[in-house]
Amino acid sequence: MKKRVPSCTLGILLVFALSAAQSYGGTAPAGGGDPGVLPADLNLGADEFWENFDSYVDGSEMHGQGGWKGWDNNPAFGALVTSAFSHSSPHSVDITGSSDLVHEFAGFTSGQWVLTAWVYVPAGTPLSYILALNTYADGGPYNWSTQVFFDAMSGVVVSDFDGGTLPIVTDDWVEFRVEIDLDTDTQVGYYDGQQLYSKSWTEGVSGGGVLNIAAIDLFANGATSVYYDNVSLCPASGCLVPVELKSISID
Ligand SMILES: [Ca+2]
Repeated sequence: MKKRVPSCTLGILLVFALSAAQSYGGTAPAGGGDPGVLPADLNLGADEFWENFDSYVDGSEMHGQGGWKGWDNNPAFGALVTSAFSHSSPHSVDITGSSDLVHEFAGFTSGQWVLTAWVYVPAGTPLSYILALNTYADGGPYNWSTQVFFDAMSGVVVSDFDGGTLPIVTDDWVEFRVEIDLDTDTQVGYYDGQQLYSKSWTEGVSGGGVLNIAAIDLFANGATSVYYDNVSLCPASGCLVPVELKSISID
């Protein structure tokens, strides 16, 4: 899978990232000691989040790792690392059954950001959700900006409650991306490179929200497995550290 940044930029990034990694103990930052969060002393990408699930133990519980947790910090809503499918090798996270996996963000209250998650929906999977909130705390309050479900039984991806619908792609990795402008209070959602919806951030789902990117939520809704990988929240100008650093190919 090719990165979407120019290869010349990639080369610079790779040299920079790898040299930075060498000064950080010789291991490329693939989640690091605090997986999913860049080591602060790298001073690289301090305002971005990325997660490729690759540094965790296969089969381990994501609740309590890398800043992830079950909804309301309840381990019953966690999810397991899996090697069954991956967008970046070797792992993704398996959102199934009671999974309702949350990662909170802090400090995203202005500017332009891109929230990305790669999703693999097996054919025949019932409704399963990806959501983003402008307000989240364990036990509440909550306020949702983005609510999209994958319905492989009906063959559609649907954005609640704005009428956005696209055909679903099953048994393959697909990019889901939300371009968020907190300065203009807008968000545009894309699925497989096609626009799914365009609407307000603060009025996106719940209504009456705030200009803040508070959390992402991967919610199984009782459905069978849907897999997520390479989740990131980066400036609109792009991630400083490519989330797929370990699987980049350069022409
Ligand atoms: Ca991965």
